[in-house]
Amino acid sequence: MFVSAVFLIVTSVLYVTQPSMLLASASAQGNTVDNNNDNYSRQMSSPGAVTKPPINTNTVSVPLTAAAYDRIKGCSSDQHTPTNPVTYLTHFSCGHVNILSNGTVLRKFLLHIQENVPVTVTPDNPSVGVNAWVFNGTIPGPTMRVTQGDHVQITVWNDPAAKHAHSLHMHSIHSGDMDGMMGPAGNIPPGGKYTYNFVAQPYGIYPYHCHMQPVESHINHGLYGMIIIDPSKPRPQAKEMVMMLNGYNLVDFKKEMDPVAPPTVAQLQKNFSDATQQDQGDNQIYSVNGVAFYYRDNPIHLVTGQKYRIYLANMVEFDPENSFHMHGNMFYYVPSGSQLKPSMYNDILLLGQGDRGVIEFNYTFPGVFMFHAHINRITDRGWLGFFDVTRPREMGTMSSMGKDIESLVFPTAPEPVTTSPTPTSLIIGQQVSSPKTEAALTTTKENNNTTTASSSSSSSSPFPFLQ
Ligand SMILES: [Cu+2]
Repeated sequence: MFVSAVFLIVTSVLYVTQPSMLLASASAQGNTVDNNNDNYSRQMSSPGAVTKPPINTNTVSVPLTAAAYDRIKGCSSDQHTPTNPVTYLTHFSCGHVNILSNGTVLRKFLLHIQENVPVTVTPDNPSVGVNAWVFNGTIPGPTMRVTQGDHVQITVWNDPAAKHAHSLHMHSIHSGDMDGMMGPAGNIPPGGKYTYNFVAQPYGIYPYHCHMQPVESHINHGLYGMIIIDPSKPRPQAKEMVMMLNGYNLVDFKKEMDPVAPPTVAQLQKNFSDATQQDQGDNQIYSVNGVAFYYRDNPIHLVTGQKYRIYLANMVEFDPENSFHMHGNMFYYVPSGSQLKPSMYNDILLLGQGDRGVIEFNYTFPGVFMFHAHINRITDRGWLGFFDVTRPREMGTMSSMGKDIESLVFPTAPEPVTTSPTPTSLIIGQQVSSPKTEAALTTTKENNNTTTASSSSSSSSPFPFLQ
């Protein structure tokens, strides 16, 4: 009880210091929203309305322990099992938690960097893969989730088998020696490790990524993810998803094999092949959550009247901008997630490199609705998906092949899934001695919070708290 009380005092003090920081980050993009208007304050209580949909701004008023808050967030204690597009959508790694004697919440994370990890990035069979550089085995890396005021320790371990030095650069407010640019934090050699310490502030949505030169190549190879710093008081209740927009420049991968030639037509698949030949300065494949076209082939099942929240980030390199467009609906948007209330109401969102924020919406009408980049070249190369929206208790029209967000937002114990190698995939990038370790991304499982087997590694973690 004492510990909880101290925690609450600490987080409350931090909370009241927040508004001055929030004012500076408001965006004028799209239609602006009056945070005090009635529409916004009433939302979600009248899901049948066709007018500008409301959003419930009620917040939890009772004090929360860190454990109780983590349960609301849908936190997973599992932070090292690689995710796939099914699990990544709702997988929040909240670290190993310790409550210090002064009440501070300490969260420890481990990010294990590996190179030359085969990762499948298209759904076709044979599919296209890349020899990725990854945090904890997958592209994107895990979504880390903490609360404002928490003390965060992220240990980054660069695998001894790596050929390059790497680093962890986080956005948010922290000291220079934790920025992943200078000193030992900015250059972790193969076999080395470094622990980044900082107090999580301010609340918002932040990308993290390696910042070693050339940065665009280190990011293109897969070294990025999202960290969510939640406000001290929970955001209004909603079912939550993470969407990371990314791309793959195969020419950049290919450079490590041949500094001149891009991938040949014969090496690439279908519509990606000619794109690679024509455009060497941008990406040939785009996706949301790592695999092109994944949610086109596996629509996300939603229900009408339910409030949803998407933590969205754009980590596409080589293209100066990306976008998010939702069909049959409008959404509220909080730039960088650094406010509780939105400043924009629109159905298209333009995102520069590294930009991110929070989307909130509900659906009034059932139907199958596309969400995608409103930049057709990017859509055609993989960044699109579908929401299969039904009324509550109805079967989705496409849900037999889809994923049900309803069953994922409060996940139960994950089930291990045995994956099979996919030796027919084409791997772009470094020479591969054997394709047997094809990543588990090709495995899907309907309506379940599944996990997949880890990519193989000859090294064992030096951090017993994560075993
Ligand atoms: Cu790197």
